[in-house]
Amino acid sequence: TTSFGIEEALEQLGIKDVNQGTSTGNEWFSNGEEISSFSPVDGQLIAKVSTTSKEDYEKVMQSATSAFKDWRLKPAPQRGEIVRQFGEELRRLKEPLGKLVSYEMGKSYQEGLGEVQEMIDICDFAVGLSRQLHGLTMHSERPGHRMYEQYHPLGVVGIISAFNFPVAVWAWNTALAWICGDVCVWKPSEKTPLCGIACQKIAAKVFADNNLPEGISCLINGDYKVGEMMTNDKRVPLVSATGSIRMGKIVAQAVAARLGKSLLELGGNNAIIVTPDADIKMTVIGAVFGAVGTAGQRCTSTRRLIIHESIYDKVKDAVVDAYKQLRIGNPLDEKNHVGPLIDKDAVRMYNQALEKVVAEGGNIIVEGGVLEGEGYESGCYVKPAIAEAKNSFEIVQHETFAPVLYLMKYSGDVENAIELQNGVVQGLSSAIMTNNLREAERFLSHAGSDCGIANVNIGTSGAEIGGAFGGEKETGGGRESGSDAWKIYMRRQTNTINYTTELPLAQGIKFDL
Ligand code: UN1
Repeated sequence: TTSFGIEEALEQLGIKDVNQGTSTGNEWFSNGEEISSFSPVDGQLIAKVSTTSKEDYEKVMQSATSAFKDWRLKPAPQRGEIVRQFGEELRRLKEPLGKLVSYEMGKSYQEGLGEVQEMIDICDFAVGLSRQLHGLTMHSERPGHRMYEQYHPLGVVGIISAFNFPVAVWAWNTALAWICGDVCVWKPSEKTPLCGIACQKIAAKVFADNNLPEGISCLINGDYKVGEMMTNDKRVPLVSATGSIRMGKIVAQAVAARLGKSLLELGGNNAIIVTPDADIKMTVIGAVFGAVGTAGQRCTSTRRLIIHESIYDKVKDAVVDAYKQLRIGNPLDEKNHVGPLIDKDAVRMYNQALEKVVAEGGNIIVEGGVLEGEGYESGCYVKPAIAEAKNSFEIVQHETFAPVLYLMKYSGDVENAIELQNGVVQGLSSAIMTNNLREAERFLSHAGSDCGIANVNIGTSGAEIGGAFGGEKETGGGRESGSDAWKIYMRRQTNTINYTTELPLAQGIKFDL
């Protein structure tokens, strides 16, 4: 792997010999237990990182709460200027950071670069937004009164992110939270701590160069026990969590118990509906990238293809053919399409899913399997698999974070396909491939897809940052990234001002003294 420039990348990012995992900016602490980060690419130990102890956490929270008092007073466009500089640093370090993402997480180098590009894009978006944190003005029912609303900074935002987008999801949250006047405490996945450390170093430099206090960007590390310190902490008014539905339910309950706000972006079970009018070539590209990109470990990955019976065999053959072209191997080697799964636990779940779909009556049409031998020493490389299955199978209802694609047939109207597409507990992303305007509009209508994302003639994954990102039902209901997702990072206030010498009451109530 050295030949792919990993050593140089770590050097450029200034994280060659790190082991401290807790930071308020330029200050680092390390009083917790150690976790090890192994690369799924070659099984090598990348670093040992110390997790956040209770004492470390207290230091972080003190620093964050005190930084908030300064940061919230800085005019929003000036906060935007800091985020602009952060985006510039990301441009400068795009290649080494993309490489680290690829090496620590296992996605292809192209996808690693794409992830850093999402960070850069959200910074640009946030800079513009820093002059547009608009509220509305409204007309008062009382004479000589004015009413308007404004958005104020909220406080400390806790961010819990997953291994699969180890840097971008943090940036979606933090770039918006910063321009909104909040400070952030981030717990990256315990499977990708080094990505967290690299990002924290980049942010800390920008804050220090601008003589800003410690605490605006903080990093904590560890597993759910470290996350729990935040979810139970009243000083954290908003917890934004990305990950499994299981994790989301625990976070939501803990935060709700103290009436805090949570922003949840949880599992998906995303389908592409392939109608008789679909462009088959486009369908194949969208479906295959959606199913095997990031080795099926995106929350937007395509899990199900719902194909009209009249073209079922044609689509099936084209997709199976395309799978034959897939090259599986080192994701830093740009000739490969599919890299490893994150770890051996993920491989175990992939194997179980394949066993389960057969046990439930499914029919495997592209065999899976774990790859062995030279280049596959980490034990994390698996073959993307396809099974014909029924939507009602328990395993199909469940999100398996691996490249397993389920094919199913529908007959008759597009409504039947929509019913299958909606017939799962998750509601993140969905797509229809059609050249039929009526079908497309039905899919997008009130009675259409019930997901947070519904696409026409593109796949389920690869959303742009400009739109609000998230989903309904057990996906958690949160929206991150573009559109007006910023509002959750602020507290909202309605103001009524009386500029007369009378005090009329609302609703015409008389109260004479
Ligand atoms: C995720 O998997 O958590 O839409 C995020 C996409 C990416 C983000 C996925 N832009 O596939």
